[in-house]
Amino acid sequence: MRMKTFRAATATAAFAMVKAELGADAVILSNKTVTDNGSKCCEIVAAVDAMPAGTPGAPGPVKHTGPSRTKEDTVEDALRSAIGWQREWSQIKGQILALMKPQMDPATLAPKQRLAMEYLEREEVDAKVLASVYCELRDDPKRSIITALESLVEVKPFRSRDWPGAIHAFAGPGGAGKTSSLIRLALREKRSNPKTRICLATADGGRGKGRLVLKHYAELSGLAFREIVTRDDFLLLRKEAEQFDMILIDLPGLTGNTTLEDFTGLYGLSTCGELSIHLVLNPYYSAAQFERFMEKYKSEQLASVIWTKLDETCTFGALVNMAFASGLPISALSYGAGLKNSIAPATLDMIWRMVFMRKLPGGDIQP
Ligand SMILES: Nc1nc2c(ncn2[C@@H]2O[C@H](COP(=O)(O)OP(=O)(O)OP(=O)(O)O)[C@@H](O)[C@H]2O)c(=O)[nH]1
Ligand SMILES: [Mg+2]
Repeated sequence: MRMKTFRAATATAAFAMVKAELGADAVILSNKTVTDNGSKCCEIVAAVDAMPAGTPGAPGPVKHTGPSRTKEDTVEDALRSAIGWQREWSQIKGQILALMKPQMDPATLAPKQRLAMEYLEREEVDAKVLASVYCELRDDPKRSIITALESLVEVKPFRSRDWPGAIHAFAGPGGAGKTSSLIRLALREKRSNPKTRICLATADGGRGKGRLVLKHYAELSGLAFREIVTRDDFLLLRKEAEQFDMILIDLPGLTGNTTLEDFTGLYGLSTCGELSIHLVLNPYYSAAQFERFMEKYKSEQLASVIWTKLDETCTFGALVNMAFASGLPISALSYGAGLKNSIAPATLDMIWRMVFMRKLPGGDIQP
C-alpha cells in the first residue's frame, strides 16, 4: 500500500492532488483542517493498493500500457470502452423512436394540438419528450398540450415556505450563475421576510472573486457569512444551524472528473439530511453537455434545477428536456445580469410563457 499526505488551501484542491497523483482508486484515510504557516488549509491522507495506471512505472491494465503508452493508445482505449454503451443506447433510442414515428402522425391531432407540438419542436424540445406528449394528446383531441406537459414538468418555487429544509447548496458548472442566484434569492427572501435569519456560506475558497462578492453582500445586507474550507467548517456550521432560518452555500464549479458526490463526501455534506442541492444551469448548453452534467451532478440530495441566463437564451426546450430526463422540479428562473428584479421563484405559468411565447418572467420578449 502506498500512502501519501496532501495539503492544499481547500479540500477540493487537495482532493484534485490525490486524484492526479494516486488515481481515482485512492482511498481517503483522513481529511482534516490544519494550520500551515498561520493559515487554515486542508490535509488529506490517501492511499492506494498499487500505483495507478498512467503514473510513471505503473503496471496498468492489459494492453497499451506502461512507459511506451502513446496518446493514440489512450484514445483507442477510450473509444473501445465507449463503443459498447454508445451502440446500446443509440439502438434503444432508435428503436423507441422508430416505433413511435409511424404512429406520430400529426394528422391524428387536433389543429391546436398540432400547432402546439410544432412550437415545442421549434423550441428544441427533444424527440423523447415529443413522443411522450404525443401519446397523451393522441387519444383526446380536447386535451391541452399544457396539461400534457404538466405531467412532465414540476415546479417548487424557491421561497422559505416551500422549502422547509434550512440548508441549501448551489452547484453547477463554472460560470453558470451559482453565486449570483444565491445572492439574488437571499436578498429577495430578506426583502419579503425581513426577519428571516439568513446565513451565506462559501465553499468556493479556490476562487477569490465569488467568495468576496458573497462576503460583500452579506455585510451590506446584514446577513451572516461563513467560510467552508474543510469538512470541519461545515460541521461547525451544522452545529450553529439552529440560529438560522436559511443557510445558502455557494459551491465551486467542479473541474475535471470530480463529481458532486465526490465533493459532498469530501466536505461531509453527503451525510446532512437537511441539505437540498440546487443545480444551476443555462438552457443553451448542448444536449451532450446536459447528459454529462446529469452524470457529474447526480446526487440523492439534488432537489431542484435553477435556470439562469434566460435573457441570453433563444430557445427554451432545455427546461422541459431536463425536467423530463431528471424528474427534478424547477425552483427559480434568473433572467438578467443585474442583481435587481432578475430572479423569480419559478411558476409553471412563467415556464409556459417562455416556451410558447418567449416571454421572460420580467416581461421582456426574446427575439
Ligand atoms: N445575463 C445574465 N447574466 C447572468 C445571469 N446570472 C448570472 N449572470 C452573470 O454570469 C456571470 C457568472 O455568474 P456567477 O454567479 O459568478 O457564476 P458562478 O456559477 O458562481 O461562477 P463560478 O463560481 O466562477 O463557477 C456573472 O457575470 C453574472 O453577472 C443571468 O440570469 N443573466
Ligand atoms: Mg461562483
